[in-house]
Amino acid sequence: MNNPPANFHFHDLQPAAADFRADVIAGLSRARKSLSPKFFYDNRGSQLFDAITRVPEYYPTRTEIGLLQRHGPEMAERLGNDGLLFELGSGSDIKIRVLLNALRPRIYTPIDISHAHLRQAAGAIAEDHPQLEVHAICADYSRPLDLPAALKREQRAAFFPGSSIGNFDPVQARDLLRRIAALLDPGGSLLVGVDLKKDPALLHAAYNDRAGVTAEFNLNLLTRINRELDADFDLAAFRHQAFYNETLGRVEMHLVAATAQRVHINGHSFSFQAGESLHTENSYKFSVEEFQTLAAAAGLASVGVWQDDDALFSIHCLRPAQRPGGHGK
Ligand code: AVI
Repeated sequence: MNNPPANFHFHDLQPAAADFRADVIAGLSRARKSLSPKFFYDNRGSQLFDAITRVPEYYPTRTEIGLLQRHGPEMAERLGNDGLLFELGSGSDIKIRVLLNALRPRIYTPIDISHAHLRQAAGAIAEDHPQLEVHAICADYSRPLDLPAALKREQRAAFFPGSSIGNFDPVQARDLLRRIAALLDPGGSLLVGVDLKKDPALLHAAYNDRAGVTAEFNLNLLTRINRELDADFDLAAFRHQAFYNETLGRVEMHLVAATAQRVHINGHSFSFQAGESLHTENSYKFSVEEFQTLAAAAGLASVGVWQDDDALFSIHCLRPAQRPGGHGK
């Protein structure tokens, strides 16, 4: 975007590069190597995720968009706020466009870790909605966030689509929901997309698409580490693996070393045995009741839930539960 429109504001609270280096070195030093899925989203990773949302096997995005199109006005009514709308992890902009049309807030605040992707997507929304103030925040929303002062005065509702909540372990997910609850004002609600438990064969297909886009997305993490941390991962020596772990109710993604090898990162050296995995993502799946229980543990009560006819995906509307004698906060 050469000339950002006057209604577009960008707040850069992006984590420092040193955080990425420290997290990668800590993750590869564990007995079971693992990295946070938030590191997938460099510019290329965000483009690859967009491509995943278009492969035929990946049902969540199109199903969630269908729910928003069908029930948008009712969802907007339950959200009950036309002041400020946050969006956490602003992914496909089709979803927010549907919701903005139904809700018509005064301010839209997308929060995302992927700098260039956020700037481009939020800038396009600002251009197309000249009446809307767009305050984009580039930040890691999995960490506590201090809002720019100008935004604190507004009535606030939130939108957390895509089942990104499923990429957090249950305790982290509860803590994140608590922090989102704290961002809402007493009348404000949260609309959150949640992927449902289903036939494992459908899950397997969704994370092992035939075109290999998910595999490329997974492997791009190594490309990013090579580029940004001066590392020497041999991409041809790792393969994508994704499967449903029924006991834990989650799809797991891994990068598995084909042969024994050593990798160097910024002066550190890590060995991989043949067949050893680097665990890159969990994607938890929920029943409606399981998610409502998680939300309740975060102090959020259900005020609505919608799901498609095939019970693939759900959208929940949640509101800070009333404290005895309190005002809903
Ligand atoms: C962003 N997140 C909800 C996606 C998911 O389904 O867990 C990321 C993804 N990983 C592989 N495919 C899509």
